[in-house]
Amino acid sequence: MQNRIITLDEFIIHRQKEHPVATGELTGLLRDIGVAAKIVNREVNKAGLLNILGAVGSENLHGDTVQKLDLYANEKLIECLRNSGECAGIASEENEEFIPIPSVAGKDSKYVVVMDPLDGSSNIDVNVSVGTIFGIYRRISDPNKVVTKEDFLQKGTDLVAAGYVLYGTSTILVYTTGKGVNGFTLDPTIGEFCLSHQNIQIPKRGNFYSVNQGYYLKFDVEMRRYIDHCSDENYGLRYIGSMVSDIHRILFQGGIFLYPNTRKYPHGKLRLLYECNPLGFIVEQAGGKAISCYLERILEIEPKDLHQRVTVALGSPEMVDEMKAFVEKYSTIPG
Ligand code: P6P
Repeated sequence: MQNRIITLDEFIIHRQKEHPVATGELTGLLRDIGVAAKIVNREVNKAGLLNILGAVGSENLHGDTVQKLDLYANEKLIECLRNSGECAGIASEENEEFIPIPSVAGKDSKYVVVMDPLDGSSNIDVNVSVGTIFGIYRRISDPNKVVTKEDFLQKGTDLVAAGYVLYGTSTILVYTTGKGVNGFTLDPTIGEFCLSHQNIQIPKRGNFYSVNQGYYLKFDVEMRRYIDHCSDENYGLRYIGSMVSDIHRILFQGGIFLYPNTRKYPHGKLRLLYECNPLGFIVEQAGGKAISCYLERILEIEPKDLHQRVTVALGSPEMVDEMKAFVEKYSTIPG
């Protein structure tokens, strides 16, 4: 018998019933993000037809100016969140400052959203998968006033929910509210995200490591020793250059993703707020680990800036533990 289709909306509402204190705001917010993802998906899928749509800045057949997809995604997500009435503010990779959102019909919103609207967007021009990453916090400032920066500079351990949308061979939305990780694949024939991967559990180890090997000589010695170990163990190297794609593969096949410090990025390249914290929360909820290359738990790092960069190692627990052992053995950094 064919399994019954469970849509994202149905799943979220069902799960809300498991939280007696839930009053539906988070449910509404997650559903609104799902709607925005469908809108972005439509444009991302067309992006490959750039020569039909016209280059960025030109006018398309409708007379609209063709936008860079990451700016388009940013605008659509902000629009959906602004109209949702459940979001009091947004911190986006695309915006230097956070965006306060006035209450809708006088309703005070409880939540703020951090997001990378289209991570890895440089890959779009060569048809490589890209992704949207989001995290949701309860606001902690005075609910009767506009949100402040402190609402966004919360540790990853304070995340209420986190997720990503991967626009790949199929479009999948993966999220957690702290009670496991579930994946929903977009069925374009009905325009719904349908439950396709329930209670995702990351393998304890995998056969791949994921790092930009081109920077090998610029990594600290402990990182180079660990990467040598991966080669000695005959692990394969899989690095797509799109973090959501690499993490999605690791959730299912196991493995470890590394972005250590380099001369160009002495504090690492990836952002704490809207890349490493949401993806670290998901990996931990799936049974994996997420630490910095200085062995701090990513979710415990106290954010100091909206666009703060961190080094990161995340994935299968046994492989992250191995990497940790190499850092402890070879690191020249005191303490
Ligand atoms: P590099 C994409 O630009 C991104 O932010 C992540 O999605 C990806 O993992 C990383 O940067 C790739 O960086 O330096 O290896 O090209």
